[in-house]
Amino acid sequence: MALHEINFDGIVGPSHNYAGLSLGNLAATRNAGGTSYPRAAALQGLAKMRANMTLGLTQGFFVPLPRPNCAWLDELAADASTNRALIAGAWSASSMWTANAATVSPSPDTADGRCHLTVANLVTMPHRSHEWPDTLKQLRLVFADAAHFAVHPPVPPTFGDEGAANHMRLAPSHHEAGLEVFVYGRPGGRFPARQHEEASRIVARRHRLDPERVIFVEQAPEAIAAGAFHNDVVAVANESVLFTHERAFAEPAATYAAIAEKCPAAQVVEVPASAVSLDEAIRSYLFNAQLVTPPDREMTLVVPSECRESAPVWDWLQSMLAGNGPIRRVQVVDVRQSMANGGGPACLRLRVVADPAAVDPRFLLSEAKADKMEALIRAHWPEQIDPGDIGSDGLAAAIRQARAALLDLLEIPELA
Ligand code: SUG
Repeated sequence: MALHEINFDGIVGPSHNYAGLSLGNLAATRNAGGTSYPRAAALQGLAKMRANMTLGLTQGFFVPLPRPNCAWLDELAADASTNRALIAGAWSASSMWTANAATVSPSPDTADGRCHLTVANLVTMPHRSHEWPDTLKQLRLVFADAAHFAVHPPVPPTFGDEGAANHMRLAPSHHEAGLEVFVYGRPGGRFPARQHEEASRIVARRHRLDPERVIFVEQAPEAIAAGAFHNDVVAVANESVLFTHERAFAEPAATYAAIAEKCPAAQVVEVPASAVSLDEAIRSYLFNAQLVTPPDREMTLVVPSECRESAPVWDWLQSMLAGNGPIRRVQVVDVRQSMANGGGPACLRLRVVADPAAVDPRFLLSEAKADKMEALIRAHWPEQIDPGDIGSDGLAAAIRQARAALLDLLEIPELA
């Protein structure tokens, strides 16, 4: 069995829009009410997937969820037609950020040798709280092979769970047993703490992880208050490397010590606030990068183009490359449409270490499939959505039709 890291990117849905629904997500709040460009957004996402395939990485995808979700809207309130935030919530394309789809523990870490996935309940934000039933349905299709995968329902809704965005794995290499690091926030600050400690503990137990190879780490309240609504806005891990901002964790020294004890191979690459302030890190999304190991083993940081436009961030990256650190390459991608809603390269992907042969092949990308998808997106995705368009019957029909055409192309009638 050949275990690989597979990145499952969310295809940006045809209803992509800027409704300002996520308190504490500064980019989304700043861009509320702006005009969105769903076609450009989906093409940017596809270009990122292609760039990663060019690096030699295995690429998968999840399809957009059915939107608008009128059943959800109807259930909430009879007068929902007058509540703009609820309507926008029903239309949101937020499932594109698949780092929030589930938490994943690959087979080398689990007692039964299967890869475990728990779909995230996303209860903190109303517009994301109705993603999980359709996400669960999709995960059960993609990872249907019960000899290799166990797909779990969400943890009870009292405890907010936002999936892999608050979970990191450190291991000498992907296919070896690793240390799983669960990062949670404490409520009571300026902005909501979206990941609850108890949710992380429930996930770790049901994934049958060895308690000796799990740690639970508190996110710095200062980081949440500065706009790091998920830990993956200020830290990312890949194999033995943790790339993190100095102010990501409530107790950085204790966190690094615990990691060193439980995963001796781990190396911490810490960016000091004196070089890149917390605000600049959050503005540029330096840490919401994909940190990947291509077949040539040159560890690569895939950063959003906003990093190149930030002098302190770009200078820091150049000095990192000039040094002798474990991250050997930086690649820039344009995902501006997603970034304007607070979703960088890392938000757009869910990492699953598994044998690609065990995954439903309809959800794996090839160049030929990407060509076909690109043509379909150009033909069917709305070019732009103005805030006043949300709720219109004509646009709803176009969005449904676009998704139906994609499912048809990919031959996935189960999700229609
Ligand atoms: O949940 N934005 C998303 C961004 C998610 C980013 N994911 C990770 N960090 N892994 C969120 O806040 C904005 C939608 C709007 O306002 O229209 C939104 O949902």
